[in-house]
Amino acid sequence: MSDITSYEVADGIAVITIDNPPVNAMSTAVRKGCWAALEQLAADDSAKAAVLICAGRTFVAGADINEFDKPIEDPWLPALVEKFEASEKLIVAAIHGAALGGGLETAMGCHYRCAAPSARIGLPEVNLGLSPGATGTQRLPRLAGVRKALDMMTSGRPISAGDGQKAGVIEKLIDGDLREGAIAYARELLDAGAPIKRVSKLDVAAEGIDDGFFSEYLQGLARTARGFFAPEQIVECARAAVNESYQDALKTERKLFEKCRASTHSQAQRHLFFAEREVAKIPDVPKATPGREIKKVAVIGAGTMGGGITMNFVNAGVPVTVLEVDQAGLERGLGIIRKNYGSAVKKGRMTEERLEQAMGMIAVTTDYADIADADLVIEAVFETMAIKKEVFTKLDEVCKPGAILASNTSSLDLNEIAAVTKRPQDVIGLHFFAPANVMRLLEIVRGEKTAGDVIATAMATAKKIRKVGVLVGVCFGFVGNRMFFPYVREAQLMMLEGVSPERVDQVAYDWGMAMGPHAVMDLSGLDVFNKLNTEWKDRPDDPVYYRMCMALCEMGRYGQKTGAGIYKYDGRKALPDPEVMEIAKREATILGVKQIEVSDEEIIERMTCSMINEGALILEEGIAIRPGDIDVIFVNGYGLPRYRGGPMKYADAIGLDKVCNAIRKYRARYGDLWWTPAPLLEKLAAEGRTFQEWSESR
Ligand code: T1G
Repeated sequence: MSDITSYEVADGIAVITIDNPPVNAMSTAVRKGCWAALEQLAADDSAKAAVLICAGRTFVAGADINEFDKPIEDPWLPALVEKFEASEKLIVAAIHGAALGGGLETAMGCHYRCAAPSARIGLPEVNLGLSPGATGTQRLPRLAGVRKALDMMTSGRPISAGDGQKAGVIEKLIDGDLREGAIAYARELLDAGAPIKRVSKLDVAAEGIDDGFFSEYLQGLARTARGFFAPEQIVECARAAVNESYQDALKTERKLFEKCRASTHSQAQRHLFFAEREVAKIPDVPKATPGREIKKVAVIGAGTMGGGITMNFVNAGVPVTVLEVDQAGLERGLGIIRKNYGSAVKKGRMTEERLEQAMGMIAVTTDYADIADADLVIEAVFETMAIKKEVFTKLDEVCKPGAILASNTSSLDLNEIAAVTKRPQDVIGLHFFAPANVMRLLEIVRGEKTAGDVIATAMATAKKIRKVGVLVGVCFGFVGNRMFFPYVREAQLMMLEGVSPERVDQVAYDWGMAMGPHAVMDLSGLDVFNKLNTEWKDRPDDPVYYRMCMALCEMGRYGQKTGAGIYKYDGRKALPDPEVMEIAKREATILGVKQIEVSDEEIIERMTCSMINEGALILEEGIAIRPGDIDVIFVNGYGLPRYRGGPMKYADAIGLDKVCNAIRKYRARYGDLWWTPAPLLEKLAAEGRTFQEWSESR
């Protein structure tokens, strides 16, 4: 045995223990160790049955994701799962923490499964752009039924051990010591003469599961998993479970798993899996840096953002004091929060009682003295430097030493805000994305003087309120908005060139964006974009830049909130407005912008390459630490599809030489101002490297 897997016998019951921190991933070494343990079990007359259990905090959390891009060494996991099942001695899997992916597949290869009540089980491969590849698509339907299995596999969402027991996947819940309980359970099964239950021999309950069922299921996925490749392959595996023999269906599973594994979608989604963990690693802020304790939070400003920010902390069990200039503002703010919680109650996601409990955690005041003892204060007032400076001057006077003063600014210079205080080391940016209580992304903006423990606290706070915190530097628009502006800039210019907003939005939507750029502008408000552009101090002088946004604002057409913007609105329904293209033609004539034919490919190419180029500049300036950090920002805050991996991963996938050539093509047409290739991009393109290789080589 290795120290990664051990074998011992306790009173006739063998205990096979996997100990491969941090999550007992089913690596090659673990598979070899389990294989050897099964050989030993077969040969060991003193062992009448066996328990498979894991050390540490969880059962096997899956195959080792690090191994997917390397040649897979024997024993392959499917073969190992079959070997567990083929054992002539009864084997019980003992699950704690989470049995996920290959971990649950291994447990289903065992003959019985027991679990701690707090355990979870699932097949989340779809989150990695994969289908289960170690017999899970065939065993789970045999235990839980086809529909339940499909729901688990296509959503990737784990279920509790209790639900697993109800579904027929877990036979017994074990309170107390799992190891002892599992050994006792194995002995109980032996004493009762329980059969060796081989899941592969079970029939698939196919009642009502016909082609109609599968096509209906696929139609549902077209909505919930639009554009993703793996979910459809999972449905075909389930179809094979119903229509083919177990062995033939396993061949289908293997074929479709390999297709998924080789897909650009899975490369992208596996990249994001690691990137979303990498973002927490800050080179000059060691992981051991102690954070400050955040027990009391204050939010300045009870508008839409302030309300959403407040809800994040209340949902995490942290009381909040909301400060506004007057009682009316406070009542309005509380109304927004209550309404948001109310819709969760209507959808059955929250009880009335929990709503009142949450509201009870929110104190309100118009007096700064009431927030003097807050550990963290988040300012969410108007996006105007003068007002922010006023608020921070006041906070500096009132707040206790050591309080962290955060601004929710989406683009303004945090260093300038910090400079009005005597404690710039305690000032940081916490840029939430609307709706703040929904969007997972939190841009954490470090100022020149922000202290390391303040950054560590902000990163820990992000995790506590279930946000994906990404540390960025100070520049106009930080990372997300700074790269989103060029993306929208091209969409705006195309309107002047005669390309309708609805066509650009449709092309972006078909490419995978949650919404097209014009629909996003109307949703956020054209006046917001206009204000950001006026706040951009050293904005290049280009009369064409966002001209349509300005022209529509001059007409009072701010978007959804005024019933008309780039589109006209019937409620929330966007309707193309011919008048807008008339305005575009007029503005184009004034500005001398030619009307041109633009292909769908060019629409995407101009919008993505302008973003990627800005991303390369951001990396060179050190505003983002890694290309993966930029990708995490865009898939969690801007609706970029996870199967594209984010703008920088997408650039790597299409090739930086191709990106560079496209940028040079548009420079020839539009000039240097917006289309000068970033030096880093040119360098990597010339060297045939990717952003990821550059990042890993640093
Ligand atoms: N392989 C390798 N490393 C993994 C891993 C895995 N499966 N899961 C986690 N890690 C690393 C992770 O990168 C991090 O490393 C550390 O463990 C802690 O993770 C054949 C093909 C289990 C719920 O998709 O969902 O089986 O950053 O920060 O928040 O059909 O990890 O410390 O260096 O996330 O407590 C299917 C993926 C695989 C589960 C724990 N399984 N993991 O969450 O810790 S494919 C999954 C998770 C498969 C078979 C198929 C979570 C977690 P580092 P963490 P956590």
